[in-house]
Amino acid sequence: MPRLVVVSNRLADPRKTAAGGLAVALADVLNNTGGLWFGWSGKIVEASAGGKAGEGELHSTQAGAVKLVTLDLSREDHDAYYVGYSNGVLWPVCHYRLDLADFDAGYIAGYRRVNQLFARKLKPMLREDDIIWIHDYHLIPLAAELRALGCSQRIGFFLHIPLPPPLILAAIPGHDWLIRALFAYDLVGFQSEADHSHFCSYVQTEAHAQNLGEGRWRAFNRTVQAGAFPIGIDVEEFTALAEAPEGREMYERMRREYSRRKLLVGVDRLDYSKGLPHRMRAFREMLQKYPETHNSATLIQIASPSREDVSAYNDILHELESLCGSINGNFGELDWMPVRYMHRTVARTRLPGLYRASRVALVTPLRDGMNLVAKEFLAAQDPQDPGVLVLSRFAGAAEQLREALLVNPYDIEGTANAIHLALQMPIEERRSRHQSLISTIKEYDVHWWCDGFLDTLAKAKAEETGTPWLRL
Ligand code: GDG
Repeated sequence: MPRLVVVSNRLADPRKTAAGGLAVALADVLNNTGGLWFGWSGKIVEASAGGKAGEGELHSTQAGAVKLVTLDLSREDHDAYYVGYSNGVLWPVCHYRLDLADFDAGYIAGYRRVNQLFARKLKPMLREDDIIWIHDYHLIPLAAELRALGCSQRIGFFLHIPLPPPLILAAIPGHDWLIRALFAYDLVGFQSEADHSHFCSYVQTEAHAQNLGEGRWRAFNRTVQAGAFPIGIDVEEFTALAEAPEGREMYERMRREYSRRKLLVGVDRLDYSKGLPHRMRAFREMLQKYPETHNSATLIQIASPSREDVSAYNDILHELESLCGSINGNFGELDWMPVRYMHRTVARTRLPGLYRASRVALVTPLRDGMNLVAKEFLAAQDPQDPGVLVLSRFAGAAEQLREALLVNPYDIEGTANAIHLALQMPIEERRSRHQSLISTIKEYDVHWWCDGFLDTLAKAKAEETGTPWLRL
C-alpha cells in the first residue's frame, strides 16, 4: 500500500484521545502505511533585532508508525496567511459573511508565500508513489505549488468548510486563481451535494470547463474529479468514550445536578458561523412564549475560545455574553438560571456524558460545512431514552440527518417553537427518530468517509495535456 501523506494547517498526535476529529479519522490509515503528517507547528517566530525572522524551521517527531513534521512561521507570514487571507477572507466568504471579510490587498501574497514554503519544505520528504491528501481552505494552492516544483504524485484535496455559490465566491480577490489551483488536484472533495453543485456551477460559468461526466471536469489543460464526501465521526470510539468511567461519571453528575430539570446543550467553537446569538434569542423567545418552561429547562452552552486574534471574534463574544446575562437577569430565579454559559474548552472525555444527560441539543449554525457536534450528540445517546437534535438546515449535516428537527436559525420564533417541541417530544417519537439517525451516522461514519475519499483518489488520476496548465 502506498504511503499516505497528510497536509493540514495544524496537526495532532493521532494516538491521543484529546486529538479528536480528523486525527482519529486518519490514525488508522496513517499507521497502516507508516504515513507522514505535515503542517504548521503553531509557533510564530518573531523577527530578530537585526532583520527578518528565520522562517520555516522544521520539527519532526515520531508518533508510533506515523511521522509528524511541522514548520514554524514568521510573524509576517502568519498574519497574512492565517489571520488575513484564511480567516479574514476565505472563512467569512465561504460562510456567506461578505460583511465580515477584510479584503486587504496584501493578504493574498502572504497566503501564496506560505503555500510555496509548505511545498518547498515538503517536496524533499516525498516519495514517488506517495498519495498526498491536503486539507482545508488554508492550503488550496498547495498542489499547484507542488506541481510547479515537479511533483507528479496523486494529490487529493478536501474542503472542510462550505463552498458558496459562484456570485458569493466571486467576491474573493483571487477567486479565479483559487479555483484554477483546484485543477492541480486529482480529486477535490466537498462536504455536501450543495457545495459540490456550487463548484460545478462555478467551473461551468466562470471557467468554461468541459463536463466529462461522472464528476470529471476539464479546464486549464487538466482534468479534475470532484464530488461530495460528507465527513462522519468515529461512532464506536465516541460511544466507548460515553461508556468509559469518566463519561459515566460526568453523566451521573449532570443527572444528579439537574434531576428536576431538562437539560439543553450547545457545544461550539465561539465563531460567528455557529449562530450563537440567534440561538440565545430563540431560547429567550421560547421562555417568553411558553412560561411553563420556566424553572424546568436549563441550557448549558459551551463556547470554546477560538481565533482570538481575529477581531470579529471579539464582537461575537461580547454579544453572546450580553445576551446570556440579560436572559438570566430577566428570567432567572433564586434557584434557577436558565443559561449556563462557559467560554472555556471542556475535556473531550467529558463531552459524551454531557450530551447523554441532555434532552435536547441545539446545533443551529447560520452556515456550517458539516457540524460534527450534531453527530457526536446522537452517538452519545441512550437508545432507550434518547435526546432530540434541533439542527439548522444550513449545516451540511442537514443533508443526511433528515429526522432531526430541522430549523431555519434566522427564524427566531420558528426555532423557539422547535425547541419547545423537542422538550415535549414523547418517548416513542424520540426513539424512532434516533433509531434512523444513528443508523445513518453509523453507516456514513468517519471510516466510510476516509476510505471513500482515498479509494476514489486511487482511481482518479488526472490527465494533463500539452502546454503548462497553471500560471499562478
Ligand atoms: C470544521 C467545519 C466540519 C467543540 N468545543 C469543544 C470541543 N469541540 C469539538 C467538538 C467537535 C469539534 O470540536 C467541532 O467540530 P465542528 O464540526 O462542529 O466544527 P468546526 O470546528 O468549525 O470544524 C465543520 C469540521 O471542520 C469537520 O470537517 O464539520 O463544518 O467548520 O468534535 O466536539 N472539544 C472539546 N472541548 C470543547 O470545549 N474537547
